[in-house]
Amino acid sequence: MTSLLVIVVLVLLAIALWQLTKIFDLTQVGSSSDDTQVASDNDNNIQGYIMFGFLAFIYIFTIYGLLKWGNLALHTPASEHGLLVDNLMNITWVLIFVVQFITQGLLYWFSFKNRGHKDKKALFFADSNKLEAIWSIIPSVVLACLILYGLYAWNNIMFVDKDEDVIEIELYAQQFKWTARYAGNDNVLGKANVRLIEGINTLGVDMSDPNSQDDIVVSELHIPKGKKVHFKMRSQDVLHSAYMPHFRAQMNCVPGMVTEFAFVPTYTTSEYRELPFMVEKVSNINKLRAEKSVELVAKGGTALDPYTFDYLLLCNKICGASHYNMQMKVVVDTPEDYKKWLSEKTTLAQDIKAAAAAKAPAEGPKATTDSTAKDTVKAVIDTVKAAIAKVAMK
Ligand SMILES: [Cu+2]
Repeated sequence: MTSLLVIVVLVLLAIALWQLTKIFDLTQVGSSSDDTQVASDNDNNIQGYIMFGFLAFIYIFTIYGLLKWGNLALHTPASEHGLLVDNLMNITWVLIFVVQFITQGLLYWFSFKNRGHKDKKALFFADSNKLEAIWSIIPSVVLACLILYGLYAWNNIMFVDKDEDVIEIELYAQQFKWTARYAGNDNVLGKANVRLIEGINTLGVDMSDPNSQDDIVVSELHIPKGKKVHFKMRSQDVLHSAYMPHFRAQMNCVPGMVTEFAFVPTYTTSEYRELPFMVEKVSNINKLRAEKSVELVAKGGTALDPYTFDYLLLCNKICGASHYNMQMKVVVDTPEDYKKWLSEKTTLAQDIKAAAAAKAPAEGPKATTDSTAKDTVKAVIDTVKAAIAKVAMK
């Protein structure tokens, strides 16, 4: 509502200014001032200086933005390939920054230098091969280098050696939650299909497949440090995107197909929490939270909990109303802790069996009631039959 009011006020202000200039123009009618529509030298000078002012604004705002918000960008990558991604990103940023700094400067400098003047005439020439060559070849070479380096990085990141010892995990996306499935002892994920979704088998795992028997389904992702994890993504409903920013990993989850991504985590969750930049970041967040809590408590609300860092798996496609809330905690353990955590989990086959067993006793008494009722009816029928037979014999 406040924003609407601000917009209305701004529009009214603009209309008022426009009307004021019209009144001002009317007061000038008949005076000797130059009211020609052709720009004078004075007008051109003003435009030239405004151009320079705009250039200064762009430069100052860029530098201010870098200093003020530069620290909000992601810091140390927590995966092996993350360094490669960051390198590619940094090279691209530096290149864009330098090129824009120079070209913006030249654009506004030439606009100022060649501003209109009564005695100046524009130079006409049809074409310049030298200029065409310079502005075609330089960007082509720079872009080709950047693309080649990008392809090299992409191939390095996406390549998974079939013989490599990796951990297979499925990430299952649905509106609006993530579920993970571990391949179990055989390290092969059982087949799955959304048509097989039934009861607690919410991922549609094909339980007739021998590879499914040791699969483990969980709602919190644990992965070991220093070991390659191979993720296979599926989606139940719409397009989602598995995004793990600290690991520099992102892959679309597309209904009807399996997409993949693999990486090696390099810091356990507790190691990452101890990194100096993270300690500082968390203490800043908690300082802000403490200030906010004082405000909330004063208004009769409850104080905010202190923040602790955790790796997250987020959805990076706007997939519906609760998209913002579609996330799963990711814990990077030491290999020993990971093994221990996984060994404590039950398999999906066990869960399905337990669910069926829990259902059976519930159906048990019902069956007994049914049979008791049947027995009673049978007894009544028998008695009636016997009575009829007795009457008939008489
Ligand atoms: Cu989503």
